Amino acid sequence: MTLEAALGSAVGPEHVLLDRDLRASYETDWTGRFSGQSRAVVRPATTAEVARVLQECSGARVPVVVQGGNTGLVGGGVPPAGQTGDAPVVLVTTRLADLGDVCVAARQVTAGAGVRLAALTAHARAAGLDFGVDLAARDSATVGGMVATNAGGIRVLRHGSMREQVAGAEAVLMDGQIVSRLDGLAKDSTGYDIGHLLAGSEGTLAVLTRVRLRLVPSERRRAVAFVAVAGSAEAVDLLAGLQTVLPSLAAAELCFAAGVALVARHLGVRPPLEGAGEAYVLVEAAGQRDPVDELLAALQACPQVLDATVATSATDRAQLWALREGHTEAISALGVPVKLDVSVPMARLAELVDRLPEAVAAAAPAALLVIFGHLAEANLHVNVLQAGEDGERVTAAVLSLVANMGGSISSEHGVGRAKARWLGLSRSQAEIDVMRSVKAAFDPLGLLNPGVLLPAVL
Ligand code: 2HG
Ligand code: ZN
Repeated sequence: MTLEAALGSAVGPEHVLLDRDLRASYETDWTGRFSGQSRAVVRPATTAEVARVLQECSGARVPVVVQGGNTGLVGGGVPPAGQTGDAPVVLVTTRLADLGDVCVAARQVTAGAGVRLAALTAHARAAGLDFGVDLAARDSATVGGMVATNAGGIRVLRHGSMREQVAGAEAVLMDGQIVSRLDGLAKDSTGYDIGHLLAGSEGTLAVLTRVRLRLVPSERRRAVAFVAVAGSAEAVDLLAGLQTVLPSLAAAELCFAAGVALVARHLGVRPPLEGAGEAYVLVEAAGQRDPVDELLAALQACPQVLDATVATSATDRAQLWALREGHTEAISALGVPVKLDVSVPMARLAELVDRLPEAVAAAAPAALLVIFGHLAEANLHVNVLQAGEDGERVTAAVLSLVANMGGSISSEHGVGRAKARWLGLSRSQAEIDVMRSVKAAFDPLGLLNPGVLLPAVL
């Protein structure tokens, strides 16, 4: 039997996409920057089906690329470019979409790897709780992909990244064995935590099928301020002030005048507080009681505030958030950007913002640099348009600068294919060696997401 026929008998032939046109949307990432050929796209609906798919691919020695909502930004969920010979099977997890009952007492729920973030959040809210991670791609991003990349988003300062939400996981190894720990024990000191190990493993160790997730108390009363400050140093000082005087602080996001003007143009709205300052901080306060008075008092207490607009209604809040969350789409509307996602120690954030233009201009003189990000984690999204042939030079320049400043070359998007060759800038040889040993223990044939996360051995 051919592999294609075996996969068809595992998941049903209608869920094995062989036709070139049907495969196409799974073979290119959201940005259009990463693209490659697959042998087939397979869409299993149960853990048992995932196990059969992996067994068949193992037997045939065919590599497997794991894909969730295909919202990744580092090429980790699509086949590699220029593949000849053994094109991979793309295993898509979106049909693993079961959502269990919320356990209110334990504040936990079990979600299939293919559940979309927005559906998970709505489910948690319907039970009077909330999910602690939120991000712009909420309608498409899946739980499995978010755990696999240890996604961060806009509430990390309040609830941590995706790894912190994982109370257990079920996953299938490449040989078809299932490892499952979904009981959600609040205390468990029996050795290695496989769920946490899979968080950030980018599909290189096992295929996540279900995740036991922590939920957080609902803080549905919200107020948002869009605050103009002189520059990034003042933004950091503002953050320090807010951390002290605003206990309900739930998000602190950074953007700059040029980026906000770009987004406003894209959305067809007038940019708020135009000309008031070079940088903007979007501040959200959240609580069980209306936090608006607390937010206004906090802004008054912080001398960095040059001007501010405050939104309390859901519509007005969404408009302010759109100015921050709209960056990705507004940039993509202008072309395919080089996307970098870096962090440095907070004390050096302003210095990084100051040094980026020169570093990028030296690598690609005609390029257009747009910076924004998550202020509370000193996490900048560095997007570079019109880099042309110089994309790799831009990547090298920015990532080397960040590494020299004691930072991380990937703060929340993962390493993927885009940054695998740069991993040594953030991780020591000893760390990379031990990661390779872990990979070999889970996937001795090296068939799961080859080329993702770990640099190729030359
Ligand atoms: C965000 O924070 C996302 O909006 C996307 O992480 C960042 O497009 C980007 O570079
Ligand atoms: Zn982000």
